[in-house]
Amino acid sequence: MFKGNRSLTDGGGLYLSVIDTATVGRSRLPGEDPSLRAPDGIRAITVTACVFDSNYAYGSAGYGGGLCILGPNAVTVRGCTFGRNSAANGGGVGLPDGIVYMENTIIAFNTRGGAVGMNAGGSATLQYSDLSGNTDGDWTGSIADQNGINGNISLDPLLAGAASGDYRLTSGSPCIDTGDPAATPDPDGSRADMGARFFDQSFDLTATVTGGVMNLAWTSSPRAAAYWIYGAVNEPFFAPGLGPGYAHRLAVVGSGTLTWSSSAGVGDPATNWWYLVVAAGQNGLPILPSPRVGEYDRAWDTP
Ligand SMILES: [Ca+2]
Ligand SMILES: [Ca+2]
Repeated sequence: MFKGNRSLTDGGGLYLSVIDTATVGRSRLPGEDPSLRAPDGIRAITVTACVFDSNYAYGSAGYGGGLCILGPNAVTVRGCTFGRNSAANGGGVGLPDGIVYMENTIIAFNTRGGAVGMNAGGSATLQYSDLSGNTDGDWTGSIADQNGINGNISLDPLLAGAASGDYRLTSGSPCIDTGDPAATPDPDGSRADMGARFFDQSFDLTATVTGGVMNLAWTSSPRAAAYWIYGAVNEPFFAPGLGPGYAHRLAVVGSGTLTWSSSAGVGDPATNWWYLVVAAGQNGLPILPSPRVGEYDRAWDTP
């Protein structure tokens, strides 16, 4: 996290002069150094999963309250959140003459200079990103025509605490599962969210057998509108994916139902069922699967 840093000119949070290679990510931050600048010889920088909060470029014509980029080589910003930053040009990101590719990123509620500010030599290409609520504008200037295409939106990200710097997403956020579908999934297995703080939708599935009936029970997934019960007989789910990869959809139940039962195969060692539950969203598309359970590996077929 880059928080509460000050610069007298450009780049309140992070200033990248791009000539060589570096990676800035959650596990590699060199600390909250207000003078953090990439050393000479830096290029092909990727900034991943970072929060830029309340940074301030003081310069009267300064660029980039959160992040300032200049130089001839592109910087990639992926899965970051910029909030409460301030600069004359680009409260979130400023480009005096730099090049940036941004994806899965939220730039919201920065307090001066708009979301992205650039000089004539600057270039910004965005996809699957949300620019919203920034003082002095969101999709402005040369990026105005990117709003509404390539997954880009301008909607309130419904942060847990935009005013207090709590950049977690809340359950109604339009930034959940709307990152690049080709990006690495979130740790819960769902499609990538926008921003640095993913919204956890994981849920758990357990199985018990009572009186010859197998009972599935699962915890709720916070955005599920329905649950799909999948089963496969005599074969585990190898490398499960979402959707038609599951051979047998046995039932669909509403989000208020968290159990399902079957006696199929119980007590029969030759017929063994595996199950999992898929949480599905309001749009009727799968969100993520539960862990898998099976009667085969529970010795329930043993008299
Ligand atoms: Ca997600
Ligand atoms: Ca069985």
